[in-house]
Amino acid sequence: MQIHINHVDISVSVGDITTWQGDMIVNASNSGLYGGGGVDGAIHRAGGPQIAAECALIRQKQGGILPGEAAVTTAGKLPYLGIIHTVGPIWKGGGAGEAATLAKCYINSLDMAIVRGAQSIAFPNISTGVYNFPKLLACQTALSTVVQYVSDRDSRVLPLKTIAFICFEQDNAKLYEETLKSYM
Ligand code: AR6
Repeated sequence: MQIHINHVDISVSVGDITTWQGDMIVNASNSGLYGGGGVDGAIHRAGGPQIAAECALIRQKQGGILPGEAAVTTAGKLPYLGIIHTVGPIWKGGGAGEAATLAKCYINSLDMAIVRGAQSIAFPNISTGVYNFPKLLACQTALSTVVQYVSDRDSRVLPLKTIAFICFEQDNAKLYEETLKSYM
């Protein structure tokens, strides 16, 4: 399903993000950009070793990235303008600013996509796997952040036309669909 806000489509679907068709995809990485399991593993496997090689360069240059930040690499064998690697917060009970950090992941990723002229971007459900962020709060944070981001900008100069949330799990997809409906 999808909604349309300020000339931007915001959609939700179930699937593997590495098969999504569009300009840029976001990876839920770690601070060292080391590659790992979950969506990170899927993106590195599908894109090939060139992605890890560029992650190593970023590590050498700036020592990785902090939770909430983002960095761009090549997409390797994947047909995208690039991969945006962001690092979600590890859930520690909610008192450590986790929701604000998660919101920053979405904002910084969208900023990077716009700088590269992307017209479409896909996000996984950052932090809701190994990092254990509660799924409903993660969904509410992701959607409210993205809706606010799109609403605050002048659509005449915004290259982005599509923001897709790709849920790997049905329960996340259900939460996203229900929450998205509240913005209709
Ligand atoms: N496409 C879309 N979403 C996926 C895919 C896929 N192919 N595979 C898994 N997911 P996680 P995190 C979903 O654990 O919680 C890594 O090892 C998954 O169902 O990938 O941010 C990194 O290296 C879940 O909803 O990321 C870090 O060390 C969501 O992606 C750490 O995990 C995020 O789950 C980051 O943890």
